[in-house]
Amino acid sequence: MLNKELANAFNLMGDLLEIQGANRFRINSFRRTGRTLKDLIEDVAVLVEEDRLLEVPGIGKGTAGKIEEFIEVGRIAELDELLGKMPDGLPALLDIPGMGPKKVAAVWKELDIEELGDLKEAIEDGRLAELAGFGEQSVKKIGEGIRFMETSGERVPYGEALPLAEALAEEVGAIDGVKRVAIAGSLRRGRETVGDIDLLCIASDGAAVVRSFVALGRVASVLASGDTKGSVTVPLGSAREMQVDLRVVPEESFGAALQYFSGSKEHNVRLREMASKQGYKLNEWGLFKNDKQVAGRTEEEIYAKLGLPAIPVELREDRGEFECDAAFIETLITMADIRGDLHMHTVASDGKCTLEQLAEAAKGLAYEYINITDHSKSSAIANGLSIERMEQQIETVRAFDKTFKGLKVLVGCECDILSNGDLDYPDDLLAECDIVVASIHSAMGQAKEVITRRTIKAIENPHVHIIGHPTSRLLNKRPATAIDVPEIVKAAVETGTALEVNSAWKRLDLNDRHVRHAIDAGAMLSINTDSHDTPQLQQMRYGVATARRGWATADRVINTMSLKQLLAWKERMQ
Ligand code: DGT
Ligand code: CA
Ligand code: CA
Ligand code: ZN
Repeated sequence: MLNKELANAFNLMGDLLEIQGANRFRINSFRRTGRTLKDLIEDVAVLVEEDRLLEVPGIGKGTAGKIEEFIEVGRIAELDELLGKMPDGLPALLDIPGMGPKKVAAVWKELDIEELGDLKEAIEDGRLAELAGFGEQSVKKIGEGIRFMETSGERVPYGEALPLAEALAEEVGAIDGVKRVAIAGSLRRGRETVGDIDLLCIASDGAAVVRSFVALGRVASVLASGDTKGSVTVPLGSAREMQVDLRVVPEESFGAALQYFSGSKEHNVRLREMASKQGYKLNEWGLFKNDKQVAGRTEEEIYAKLGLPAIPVELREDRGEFECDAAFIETLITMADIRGDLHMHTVASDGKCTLEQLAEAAKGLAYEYINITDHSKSSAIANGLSIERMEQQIETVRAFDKTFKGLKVLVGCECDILSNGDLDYPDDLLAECDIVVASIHSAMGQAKEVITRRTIKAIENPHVHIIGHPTSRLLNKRPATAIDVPEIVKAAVETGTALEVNSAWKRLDLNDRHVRHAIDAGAMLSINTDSHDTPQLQQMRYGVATARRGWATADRVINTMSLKQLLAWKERMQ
């Protein structure tokens, strides 16, 4: 139904007329039409088709003409005309909570504000607060409105939300009377982005725990505070906030609540159906037979009673997980399987830490090996290494490795795949490296066939072992390139080249669905952090969660191999 869109168009026309100072009568007439359309029960397109539009009270000939125009060609000439009379960025200011047509008109006429950026400047330098009709309170509200608009709707990347959730879980755990805390929701499932943070805890006095929760130091605003549930927002970085829900449950229901609130909703719907087919009732309080609780203290006992293995939470998306057997689940990749990290940068290119610092930090993670992969010469902004510098780097790392104890330091590079698919270094130089990661860092706008062909050419080079961040996407910042993932997976399977699951929280590339495809097709993966500083080595768990969501088993991930196996795997490729 176009009713709502049409109503919005008429309301917008009313607002635009008001910004331009048209007479009240015309403005109100558009708004009345907007309301009429919004309240209309019948589909306006059907009314037009049956020639009954004029029967609607309040719709005259002129209005009917505009409605017909919208339905026929998708636009209204008068609306376009109104938009043409003001700066392109101005109407968007109407969407800011706290800004109506009068205020938009005032900032435009008095302060020459033409778009959001101008408005933000006027707030910062105090000009807005001096404008008649604004004042400190209203400016504050508009500032908050902008912040809300800029952050709401945007889901938070997994790796950004998880450390915050863990810190909050710890604070909740320290509240009097709290026995146990757990992270639930999409965050527990390891989804690449999350809408909010869901926490669960065991306590007997729910109201008291919720009161302490909403009073935690980092809470920015309280959305709800009840006997068993509290909802707040907390700052995320300097300019954003995210919602956190806490639910308090009794001990005997903890597993059932954890299962329920971990979702996904689709998985839960299926599970509940399976329960009811077997004569049970399943809800967030437990698993019941004839009103008697038969399970619910732990998740495992619920799944077991229903004849299912303990389905790992990352798999709970109703993507076939109910058919998994326990033996398969045992083979899924875990953090404990990871023996090394094959993609990281030092100060030689754009990293922030030295070779020594990376090696020390990796040793602290009990890894068996790491692979140093600074950028190649064409990545000029990343201070990529010239051929001479790369030759030097190989010597430096090999010499360092000889003296360093407790961890093998391999030397590789992150070699640019040039726009025509050639590699940035000659083959003989690549041949001197242990493990070569080849990645795209330029010409990301290429057409599907071009960028796919380009990548396949790199995959086919026997000196390339891993394709780094294959789709180049940055969460919430840059979409994936047009690359045909199934095609590159096919080439990777044929050549034995591994595809990276880049674990940097900004990337997660390949994503979970790509991993699932790659695994089904028989490809090998490499889960790497692409660290540019030592703390980033800890991001491995984001990549592992992504790989688990894609049903990756440990035997398909090259950095679960021992050093010896890894080097033997590499030899087989040539
Ligand atoms: P998000 O927050 O959008 O990233 O995704 P979730 O999965 O964390 O969803 P959220 O926070 O709305 O709810 C947390 C969990 O609670 C969800 O995964 C499953 C459960 N849940 C919420 N609403 C419903 C519902 O209407 N039906 C069922 N079966 N489960 C629900
Ligand atoms: Ca959630
Ligand atoms: Ca929630
Ligand atoms: Zn890199």
